[in-house]
Amino acid sequence: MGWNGRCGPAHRGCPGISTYRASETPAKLGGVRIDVFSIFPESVDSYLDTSLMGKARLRGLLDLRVHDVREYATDTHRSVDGTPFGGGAGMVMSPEPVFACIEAVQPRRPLFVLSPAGRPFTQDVADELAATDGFSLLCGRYEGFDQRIVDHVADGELSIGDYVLAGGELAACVVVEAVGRLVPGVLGNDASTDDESFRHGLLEYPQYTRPATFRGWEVPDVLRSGDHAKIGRWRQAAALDRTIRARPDLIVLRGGLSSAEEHLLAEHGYPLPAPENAPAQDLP
Ligand code: JCQ
Repeated sequence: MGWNGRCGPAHRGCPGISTYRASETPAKLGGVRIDVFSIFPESVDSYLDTSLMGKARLRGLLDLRVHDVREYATDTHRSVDGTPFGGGAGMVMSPEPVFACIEAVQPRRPLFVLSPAGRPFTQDVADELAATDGFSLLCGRYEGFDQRIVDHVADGELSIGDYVLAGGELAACVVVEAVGRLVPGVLGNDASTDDESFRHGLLEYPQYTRPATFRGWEVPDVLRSGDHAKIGRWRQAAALDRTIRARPDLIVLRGGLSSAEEHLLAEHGYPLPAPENAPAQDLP
């Protein structure tokens, strides 16, 4: 993809590189605007210029603008970090270039910091964000941000999981891709996100394609039967079985198995969950 939505003062007026001022927001094409702030803008831009997100950007469905925080550093070394007050290892991202960059861009709100300390980013959060006309993400490097960034320029924090990355860039790409694919028109016409993993609090059922026999392993007969009601019941049972095995926590979250679901599992030859994992039973 040749298009580059990266913006900053150093790029203003450069031929071939598209730049924006906040007041020059292109007409909304049913698209979502996402501003990403980073000191490694190329890493975010290059990943999100590829594949489905790259196409969505070219088609104007996703108005993704990646901003280089370092362009707003004012000292001769263009520094964006400092040693922590109170001592300790590592560096902390400085408030000045971050505030300057965000204030110059006037990004869509809410603006989230990517951080292990944030609200867990789930499919429900992706759905919420996809229904807005935009939001923004701030990526940190080093050991974290000066707390005044979190307290006074961000609106909240998002976490993509309980582990620590070297920076927020990869987490920002995760959020943009999970939200971007939900924007109307981004997926193909007949693609639907209705029955994918997490939509009903369950993992997705197993899928198969040709050949019907591969190295002696067969596709379940029911999927070749043409009986769509039967296929639907098998898929529901298989999704339940997969979730019970891999993610019993999701079964507990949705309040355990109903007796209809227990019947469905038994009918398809799947075992019931072990009693110690079994959710509380309904009263007789
Ligand atoms: C995001 N899950 C993990 C790393 C400190 C702002 O403070 C920090 C941010 C990062 C980058 O984000 C993550 C992350 N979700 O590591 C350290």
